Amino acid sequence: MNLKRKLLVAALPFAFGLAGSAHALDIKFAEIHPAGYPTVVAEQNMGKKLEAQSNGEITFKMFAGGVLGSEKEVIEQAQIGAIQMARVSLGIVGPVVPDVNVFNMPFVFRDHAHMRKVIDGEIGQEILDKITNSEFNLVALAWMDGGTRNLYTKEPVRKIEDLHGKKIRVQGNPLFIDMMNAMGGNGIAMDTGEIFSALQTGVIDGAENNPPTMLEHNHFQNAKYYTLTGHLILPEPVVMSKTTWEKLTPEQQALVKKVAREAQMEERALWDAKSAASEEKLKAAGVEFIAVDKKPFFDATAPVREKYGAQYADLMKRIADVQ
Ligand code: BDP
Repeated sequence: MNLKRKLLVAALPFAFGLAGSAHALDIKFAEIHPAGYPTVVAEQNMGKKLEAQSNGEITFKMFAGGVLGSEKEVIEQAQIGAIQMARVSLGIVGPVVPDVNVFNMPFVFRDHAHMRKVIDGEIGQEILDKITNSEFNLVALAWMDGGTRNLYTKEPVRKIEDLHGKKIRVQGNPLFIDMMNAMGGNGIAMDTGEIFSALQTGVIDGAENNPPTMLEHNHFQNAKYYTLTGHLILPEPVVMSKTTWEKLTPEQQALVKKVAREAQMEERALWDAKSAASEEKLKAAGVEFIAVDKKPFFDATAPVREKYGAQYADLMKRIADVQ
């Protein structure tokens, strides 16, 4: 073989690589939260690892701040492979994959630490698998931590009766409407991006979420009372479009799983710091944190756990047994 030919042959793999080898893949990642939010930071770090550890076969680009649409829209886009990866609240997955609603039930976890134990263990994996094995063309890889959700309102809620008739935004999942109505409020579903102006214009009297979301989405500007009901502790799956997943080699699939799981653990530390800092900032901005007896809220939502949980009684027992 003459020299020229040798050089040509040696250059061939690179030429193919540039033209896009069978496994080169560009990941667009969708996030509703803004830059700097714990989930966003952990996912970006995951993306860097994916790029480095796939030797450049995978590229990763974060689209934070909801620029690719609401979580419902993002899920639909991921289902058809137009978006490759996303992190969404489990709340929004419930209407699509009802089996996940067992985690979406009010007071199903004793506390935040209990939720973490459950998602780290076999039950957490089972629920991820429910998403993956559903007909919805998604692969669920890991869990992000979204803390504990409490009520925030324009007028203070110091006892359950104060919630009576108040229009409270919930995520688009019938379970949450039932939950809010059971607590005496009037549950109204809307996308995350609509909450700010709905609070401002008085379309709603309040919403419910964790401190970082209340802060970073500016909801605190029009809702100054934060009542610590702790009614929901929703973990947040990181999903990949199955269309994308099936284009990966087994090695690449293993890599994606590994770095997603690492992101699960990394986000948790970021979450704790952000949550504490958000509480301080909210208080400094004049938000009153109201400690409340949770029992009336727990009791009022018993029919919701009954309605949505009866078919998962065994699973709920296993969740309760996790110490
Ligand atoms: C936040 C979740 C986010 C949801 C949002 C909501 O992190 O995924 O979109 O709540 O309630 O806590 O819409």
